[in-house]
Amino acid sequence: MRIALVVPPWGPDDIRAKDTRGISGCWPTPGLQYIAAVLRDAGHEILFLEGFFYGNEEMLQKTIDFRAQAIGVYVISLLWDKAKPFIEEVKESIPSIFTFIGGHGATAMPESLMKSTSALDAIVIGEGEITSTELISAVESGGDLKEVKGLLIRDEGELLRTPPRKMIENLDKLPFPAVDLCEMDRYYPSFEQVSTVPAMQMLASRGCTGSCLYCYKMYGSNIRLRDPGLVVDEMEYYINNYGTREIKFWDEHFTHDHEHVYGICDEILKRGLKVRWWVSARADSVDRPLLAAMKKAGCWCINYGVESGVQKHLDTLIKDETLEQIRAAVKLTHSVGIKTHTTYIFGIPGETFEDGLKTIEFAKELGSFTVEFFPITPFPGTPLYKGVRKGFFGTMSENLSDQGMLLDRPCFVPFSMTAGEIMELRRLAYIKYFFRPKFLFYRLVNIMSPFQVRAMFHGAMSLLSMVGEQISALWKKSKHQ
Ligand code: B12
Ligand code: SF4
Repeated sequence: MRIALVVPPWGPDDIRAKDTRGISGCWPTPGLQYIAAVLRDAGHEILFLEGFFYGNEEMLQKTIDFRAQAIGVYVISLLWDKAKPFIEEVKESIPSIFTFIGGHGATAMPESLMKSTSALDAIVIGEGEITSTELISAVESGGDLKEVKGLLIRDEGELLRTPPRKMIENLDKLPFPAVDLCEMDRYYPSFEQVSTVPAMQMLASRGCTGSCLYCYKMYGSNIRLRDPGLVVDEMEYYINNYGTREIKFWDEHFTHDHEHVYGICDEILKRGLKVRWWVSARADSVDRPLLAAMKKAGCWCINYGVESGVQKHLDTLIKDETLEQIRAAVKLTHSVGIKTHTTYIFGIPGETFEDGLKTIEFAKELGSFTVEFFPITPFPGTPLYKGVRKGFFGTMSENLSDQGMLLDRPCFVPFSMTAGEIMELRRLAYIKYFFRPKFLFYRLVNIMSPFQVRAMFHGAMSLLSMVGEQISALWKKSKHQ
């Protein structure tokens, strides 16, 4: 079959606040690349369409020109308002086309999405590779969709969930994501996300053992690991075919299994690969020998999701970590020569403005190379979302296009703070963090590539814009007093 796989049309304005738009970029979508790879392996012809590059009209025309028989759209909740009209237009133009969606948003709220438009034929719930392959095979052969596990479909006017699909046991059986079907030379990372380009993204595992209040854990708590040899084969493939100089691992918990990490490091060193890489880790899962091995194999930065500088709020988030553990992990990481990227959230249930200021001080104490501060966002399917829906924690916008944690409006406001305070904390955090002579010196002496010079320029523009916003907010406040 001819299948168009689509990231719905979107732009930086849809996912970024005004002040940070200039630093935003566009990565390809790994989940959709995996779907493309398995469907191609099953003999189908694939057109990969990235909505960041094209407007609605152009995407529609390309789908028509391709004579698509099926269209699969990637859906996170924030982009549903873009995906829905696109699917409807496609269905109107090609009434015989089979339409299906998948991804985090699609998985978390399938019934409500399916009910909201009759143009949608099926939703792939959860991990999509096997389900999509079986679905398309059934569509092609006129088989019974009810026989395919992991779907939400329409059956005689009613919505029907087929039995759930088990997670893929052996990730090594999957092909590499079909990056060759994407216009790779048009993608570029956000400035704060890598130290150099060309950069690629990868996954060495799926799943996380944590159970944080705000996290939608589609892959559950059992971490499935890919064979280190295959992980490094994929790295090598990118280096040789795309000139890749940096790889960003999007694993939820890269350092969970130390043997696995050592395996990857050994393999990189054995093959003499010259590539920088970046991972996310939990602070309670690293030790000196592991970090030293990672450093030796090219890891230049570790992302720790710190979230708060107040223990009470880490507990509220069920982070299962202490401030001491975080301090120790960051210190240890810096001591072996790996930089850190730390992320924080404001608007935690029960948090006050003063608590937020403590978080900013904690961030300064940790002294990471790069930082990000987000308003907390209750994504559908998370315990936070479910709690808010029951009237706990605070109030939330029901508008899906507010569900971004980088926007200039918070999606959620806890009973203990105001929306204005959350956004003020975010601005103050960046201003207080970056406008420190010691820190600016640290950044300047650590410039690792021309890309980082550009990144610093765009970062400085963002900061100036935040300073402007802060002055104007203070001015407005003083006029009201
Ligand atoms: C990598 C990543 C990114 C990258 C890459 C972009 C991308 N589009 O994927 C970057 C940094 C650019 C990014 C940006 C954003 N992201 Co992001 N991102 C992730 C991350 C860390 C990993 C996703 C991933 O690749 N997983 C591995 C692959 C294999 O799994 P998968 O994506 O789930 O795909 C599988 C299934 O979902 C399904 N599937 C997926 N797509 C499709 C499509 C079809 C047709 C079918 C049938 C099946 C299917 O099959 C896939 C294979 O099994 C997740 C968190 C996480 N750990 O999962 C957040 C996550 C997906 N991002 C999220 C968000 C909110 C964003 C932003 C909106 C951030 C913001 N501004 O607020 C932007 C949106 C940009 C965009 N246009 O997508 C949320 C989504 C929450 C939600 N419910 O909507 C998540 C879950 C993080 C979170 N905060 O909880 N993100
Ligand atoms: S540690 Fe990260 S990936 Fe794991 S549950 Fe918490 S937020 Fe989610």
